[in-house]
This record gives sequence, C-alpha cells and structure tokens, in this order.
Amino acid sequence: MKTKPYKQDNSALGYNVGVTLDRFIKSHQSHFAYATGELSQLLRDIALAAKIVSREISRAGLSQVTGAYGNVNIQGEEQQKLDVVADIRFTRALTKGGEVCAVVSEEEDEVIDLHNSKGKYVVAIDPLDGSSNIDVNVSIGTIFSIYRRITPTGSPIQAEDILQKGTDQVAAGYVLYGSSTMLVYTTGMGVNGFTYERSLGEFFLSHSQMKTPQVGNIYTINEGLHRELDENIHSYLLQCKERGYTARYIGSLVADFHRNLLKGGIYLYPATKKNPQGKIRLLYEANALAFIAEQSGGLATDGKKRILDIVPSELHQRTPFYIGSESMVKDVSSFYLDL
Ligand code: AFP
Repeated sequence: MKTKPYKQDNSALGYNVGVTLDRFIKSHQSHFAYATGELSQLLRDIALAAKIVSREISRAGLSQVTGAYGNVNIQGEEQQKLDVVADIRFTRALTKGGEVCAVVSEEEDEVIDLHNSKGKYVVAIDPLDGSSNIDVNVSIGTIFSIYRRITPTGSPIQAEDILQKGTDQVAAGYVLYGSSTMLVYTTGMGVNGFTYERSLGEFFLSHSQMKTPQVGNIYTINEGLHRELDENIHSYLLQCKERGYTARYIGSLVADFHRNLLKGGIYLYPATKKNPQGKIRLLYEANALAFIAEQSGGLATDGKKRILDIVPSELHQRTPFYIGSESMVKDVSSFYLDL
C-alpha cells in the first residue's frame, strides 16, 4: 500500500488554533531544574479554576452573583459576591490539586494552611482584581504568584515561606476576563498568552513570547487623585501631556496592565495622602505583574527601587507602583532622583 507522511496543512481551516495550554505546559516542563511535574499540575489547577470563574463572570447578571456580599475584607474594601466566589474557586482548585501547602489571598486576613504535608508550593493570589468593575461588565482579572516553600515539607508553614521576594517567584501570571478570557504567565523563560476557546473548553496559545514595546505613548493613572499626589508626579503627568501621550484608565489593574503590555505604556499608582504606602498590594498584585513585565522587556519599580527586590515584611503590604515600558518607567523614576 502507498503511504505518505503526515503534513500539516491549515489552509482550508480559515484560522489556526495554537497548541493547548496543557500541551504547552507539558512540553516546557523539562526546562525546570527540579522538574517533577508538580508545578505543571499547579498551573493546570489554576487554569481550571480560571475557566470556572470565567463562566461565573459571563453569566453573573443572570445568576444573582452581582452586588455586594455584605462584608468588608482585610483591605478595608467591601467584598463583592464574585470576589468571594472567585476566592472559593481558586482556593478549592489549589487545595484539591495537592501541590500547594499554603495560599495567601487578598480576600483573606491570614495565611490559609492547607495542611498538605507533600505540598512544595505557596501561592499568593488576588482572586478577582478590579472589583468596582464587576457589576458593570468591564474587564476584570485574577493575579497569581507561585513560590517554592523554603522550610521542609511536612513542617508547619513559617513566615519565611510566605514573605518571599518577587525574585523568588517560580511562576506568575494573570487571567484577564475581557472580551475574551486570556491566561498570561511566565516561569522565567519569557511570557506566553493563551486565549480561552469557550466552546472547546481549552486555552490555546495565542500570544507566543510576548514582548512589550520599549517605549509607548499611553499613561495610565487615576487622575482623580490629583490633589493626593506629590509634585514629582504632577510634573511627570504634565510631561506626558506635553508629549501628547494618550490617557487610558480602566480601573482594573490586570486590564490596564495587559493593554500597556501589548501597546506600550506606563501604569502608575503612586503613594497618595490617603495611602502613603501606595494602594497596590505587593504580594497579590505587584510581584506577579513585575515578573511578567521584566520577562517581556519592561520594568516595574516603586519609584526608587525594583519591585522584585522588595523584601515583604507583612502579608497585605502595599507599594507605590510604576510598571510598563522600560524607558517610560525609567523616565518617571528620574523625577524621584532628588529625593
Ligand atoms: P481589587 O479589586 O482587587 O481590590 O483591586 C483594585 C485595584 O487595586 C486595581 O485593580 C486598580 O487598578 C485599582 O485598585 C483601582 O483603584 P482606584 O479606584 O483607586 O483607581
């Protein structure tokens, strides 16, 4: 019988879906120094929870999970029902997966010890970022950081397992629930983005080895804070306007960051009179995005130093936050050199 080798031809398909997230994770597993498959499984657990949360969000208006939950979280913010739903979904997926020993969540006062004597990893998570946009159908997200625990497995969780520097992250990422749902992550070997194909129930590689422009023309800040900001930021914002930059602010960090990552720009959340330490949470928001920014060629600082070098001293620590295109972040930092 005559045979011929298989040759992939996509010309009749109209479009080409990429490799699935699952296959991508598996094929990259061997790149880790201590590859045993647990980190890969952990990333898959996060992807599964992301699919569930994506479903909850897309039908929120019909399923009575919009609105306030009736509780104020440790951040002093009113929890939305979907904040709580996302927190439960991610924590449950991480618990059942078996690779994680502890979870720290923006929505929880304390460290959640999973009492998993085999778990080698600690996850820091903002289950649903952009709470004020939940009920108005505007993009929101999830942000996560993964660390290896420092103390031996099986022993009680210690502060040093949790309060690790951003440079200690072994993986980090975010899920953007926007006009499509995307999962973007890094394990320190570049940044890859996956788009969710709802009808197939799979994430597919859509943005391979993402690189952010070295300079952009978007500046992203809540300008309503004007009276709360210091003179350095006023001068920087004036410069943005004089240079003809475009202002874009969604109010969901993940969405604002993702747009600037693709198009080039800077996101600023400086210290304010109300929040002298800044508003963005170091463990749940800043570290993960800083890791992704650097892996894609961008930068993230607190105005004076690199975000990833900050040693956290407390769980819910906040930081001023400047992130995005390298030359723009350097530029804003230059306004602080005299301090
Ligand atoms: P949460 O929704 O997780 O509490 O975080 C919201 C957030 O930290 C970030 O997503 C936004 O960029 C920022 O707050 C918006 O804050 P303002 O309303 O102060 O501009």
